[in-house]
Amino acid sequence: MTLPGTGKRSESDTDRRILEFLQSDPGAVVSGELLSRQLGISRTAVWKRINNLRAKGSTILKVPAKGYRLLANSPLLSPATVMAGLKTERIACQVHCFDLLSSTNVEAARYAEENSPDGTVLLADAQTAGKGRLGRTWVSPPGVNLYCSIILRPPMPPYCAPQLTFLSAVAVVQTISSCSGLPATIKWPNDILINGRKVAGLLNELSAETERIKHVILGIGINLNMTSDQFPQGLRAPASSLLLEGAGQQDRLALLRQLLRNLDSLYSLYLSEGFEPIKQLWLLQSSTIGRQVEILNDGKPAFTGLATGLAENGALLVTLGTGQVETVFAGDVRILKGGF
Ligand code: BT5
Repeated sequence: MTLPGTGKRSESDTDRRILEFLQSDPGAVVSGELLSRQLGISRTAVWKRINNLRAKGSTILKVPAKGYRLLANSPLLSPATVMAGLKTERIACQVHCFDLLSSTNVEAARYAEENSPDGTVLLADAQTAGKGRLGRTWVSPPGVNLYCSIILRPPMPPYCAPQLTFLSAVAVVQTISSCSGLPATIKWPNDILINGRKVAGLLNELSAETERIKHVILGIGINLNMTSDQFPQGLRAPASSLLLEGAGQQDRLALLRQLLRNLDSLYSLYLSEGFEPIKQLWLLQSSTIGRQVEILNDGKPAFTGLATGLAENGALLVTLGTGQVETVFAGDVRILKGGF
């Protein structure tokens, strides 16, 4: 990977390549000289990068007169570790990893404009301006969570784009359940909750021509090992992480790889059979359908009713007390007590 627009290898890319060497033969000692030759940098530079990796949490032992040995796996994600043996059909055909981005969605849009293929994945260790919906921000501290954007190019008309949000919600719930054992649910349209607290958010951004999708950027943020002091005061709704919900320390790489596999299976299902099977899976995990809800527009209560279904375009169907059915395309939902 080179820095976008510069053609120059970045220091973080060098760090990742060193890790890949050390991980490729677990337990082996790799000489500083070999690393320096392979990477085209001096041995002093290798030593500096090793120290940087140690500072970021890798346990790398110096074996005198022999070289370096990786003792404990690194929390840094690299394309090679993410992709190794993944066996997906489309998702993660290309993976790009960054230490710091303003937003993986913003960077992914740039990659998409430069023709990155269907299934390209961008990951950041931290974001300085993680995006939520409607101009809101996503708190993205380093080293603890997953911030991921996926470029999709389904051969569909633009009205289908929201369906991919539901696809990614199902993938996130499946992943959280299998990796942490915690029961996650989906609150329309894009919140993933555990015990009523938000542990993940989805942001789906569309670029389209009149009749077809050019690309969709699926942004996924999952709070894995975030601690209470890392959440700012005054979030709109209760927020949490898998760690705080009692699942123990999460292995970010393992969870990410499971997420990519789940996304891949669901995306193949979607491309071959359409939205219906995805919708059925979504309905099974939904904490919105069958509940009394209040619809908020610009944060202000608009109306209340019973959430009764999901339309083909992703809109929420809400049945009012009068029996009239309202179609809610955008906005936020507050779950009220009661319902069936
Ligand atoms: C979302 O928006 O839930 C979409 C979040 C998508 C984040 C991912 S990270 C990778 C990719 N790249 C990006 O730049 N974004 C995507 P929304 O429903 O608008 O929720 C945002 C609101 O949730 C904020 O206004 C806060 O109140 C709250 N919030 C912010 N950070 C949070 C966090 N880490 N965990 C839980 N809640 C948070």
